[in-house]
Amino acid sequence: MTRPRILQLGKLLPALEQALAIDYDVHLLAGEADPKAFLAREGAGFVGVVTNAALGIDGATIAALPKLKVISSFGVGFDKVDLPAARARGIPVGYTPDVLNDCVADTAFGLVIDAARRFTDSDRYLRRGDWLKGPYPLATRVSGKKLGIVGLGRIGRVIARRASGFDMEVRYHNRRPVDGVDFGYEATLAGLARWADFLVVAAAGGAESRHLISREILAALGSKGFLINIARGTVVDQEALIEALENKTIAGAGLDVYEDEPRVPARLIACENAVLLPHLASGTHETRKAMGDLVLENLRSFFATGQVKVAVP
Ligand code: 8YV
Repeated sequence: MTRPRILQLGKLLPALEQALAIDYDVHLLAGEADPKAFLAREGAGFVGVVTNAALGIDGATIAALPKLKVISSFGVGFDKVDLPAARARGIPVGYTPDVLNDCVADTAFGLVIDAARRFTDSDRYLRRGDWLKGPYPLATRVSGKKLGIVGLGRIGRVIARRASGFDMEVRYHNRRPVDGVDFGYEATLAGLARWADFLVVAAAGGAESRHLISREILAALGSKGFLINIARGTVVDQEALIEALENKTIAGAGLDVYEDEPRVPARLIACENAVLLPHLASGTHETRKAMGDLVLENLRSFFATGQVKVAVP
């Protein structure tokens, strides 16, 4: 029996690539010198696509694959997948939510603690030999403080759960209050920012949430407030954030995501009141394996039943 032909848009974990190669005839588009010419020549041969949250898939690529029946994406974010184009052709899109909630929430808390207690900065201080000249300056307490969550979805809820271990009060802002949740609801984002000591962004990316964290919201967070972003760089007006960090109109930031990854502006890198991680929140062996397994299960399920196991909503 011939194996279904799958187009893999970018590199994946070696173990996932090996597992894919057992059941499918996989071709790596990123390995092509001229991907457009390749698609024009061979696009009609593929029935499936495997991509990831960072790459997604655009409408032109979907159009260049006339026999495409299924898309399986590695990641929970689908802001880079052209869903209308997939839907117009009835192509189901599988993704990998939930299995990464814990690691992303752990990273959010790591950033809360690091931004406030300045562990990364104090590590640099010790390595520079500055401790020999005197003690590291005092930092900001985390326990008992107020944590505001922007977007109380699957990941936001796990972050909120973590907060109870730090005796923090939690409030959140969503377009609407979430049913069955005890945390305080702030009807406006500015209200949440004014209230919070730590404003944690856990909202989905995409056009609707673009620059939700604006200059005004950063002003509302104020000079004692910290911004944490483990969601998507596009949710924050990065230029306004850099200005706020430079002028100390907010106390600090902890970021895992940026507007134009993997490029991070030199001005942001120069801000010592920011902790900057290279988009690693889900990056543990355990979680990436679970995400890879779900990529495989989505494909397997589609070829067995016509439906992916976990489809984007
Ligand atoms: C991905 C992510 O691992 O899941 C997401 O949406 O942003 C990360 O967990 C990363 O983007 C690789 O695709």
